[in-house]
Amino acid sequence: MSAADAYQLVYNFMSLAIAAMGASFFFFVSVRGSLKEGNRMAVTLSAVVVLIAFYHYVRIFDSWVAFGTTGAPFNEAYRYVDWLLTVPLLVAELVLVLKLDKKLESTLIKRNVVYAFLMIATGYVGEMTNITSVDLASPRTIWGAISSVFFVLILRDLFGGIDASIKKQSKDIQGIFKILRVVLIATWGVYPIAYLLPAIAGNLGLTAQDGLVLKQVGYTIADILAKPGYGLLIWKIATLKNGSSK
Ligand code: RET
Repeated sequence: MSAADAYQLVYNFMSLAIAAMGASFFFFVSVRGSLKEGNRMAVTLSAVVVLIAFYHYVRIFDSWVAFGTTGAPFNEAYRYVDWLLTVPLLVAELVLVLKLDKKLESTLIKRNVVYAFLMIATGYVGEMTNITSVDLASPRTIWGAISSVFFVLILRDLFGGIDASIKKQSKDIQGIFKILRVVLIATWGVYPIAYLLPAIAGNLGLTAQDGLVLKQVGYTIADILAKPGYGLLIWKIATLKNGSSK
């Protein structure tokens, strides 16, 4: 891929992300009013998440344009600040829509806010290290591994911690929950892979530029699926719950 094509590909995905975040904000705000009060909060949080992301993608896009035109360094911090704010909200959405007992709900949310903070903060330290090395003992992989420990703790809570509650839900809701979990694992799993790509590009027969492009495109696609896409599933669950007593 030529440098110009690579630049354009990332540019187009970032532009798509702005559209997806803006449009889904309008959607979530429009549909929340037709839900019963107890089911609204999860959809409200989806709207908050995509609004935060809309803002950050405008900044990310500007930073990419500045990088392309003046060579100024691309500011990766926008992504990490975005995740710092949105990951705890996404966890809270899932927990809220389940309607667990209040004590479990509050424990799960609090604990996972801490895990999410540590996952992203340690990941950021690794992200800021030099990418030239393909060595598995490089700071990038070591910080990535530390971050992954918190990632696993979050997944363990979201999968194991709520299992009993899911079994109590109606068949429709159980079905959509299974989909939500697959979507969660498949999209959240893209982040650590994208993170690692610049470090392993050489081993995969890719150029360093390919590694960087794939990382940006990977993070961007994952963000579109993990925020608007996931929000749509949460909304679907909330509408199903609207018609049932649980
Ligand atoms: C990092 C660093 C490398 C190791 C791991 C990571 C995980 C990131 C994740 C981010 C999820 C973000 C979401 C944003 C949506 O709004 C930080 C890349 C495990 C899981 C869901």
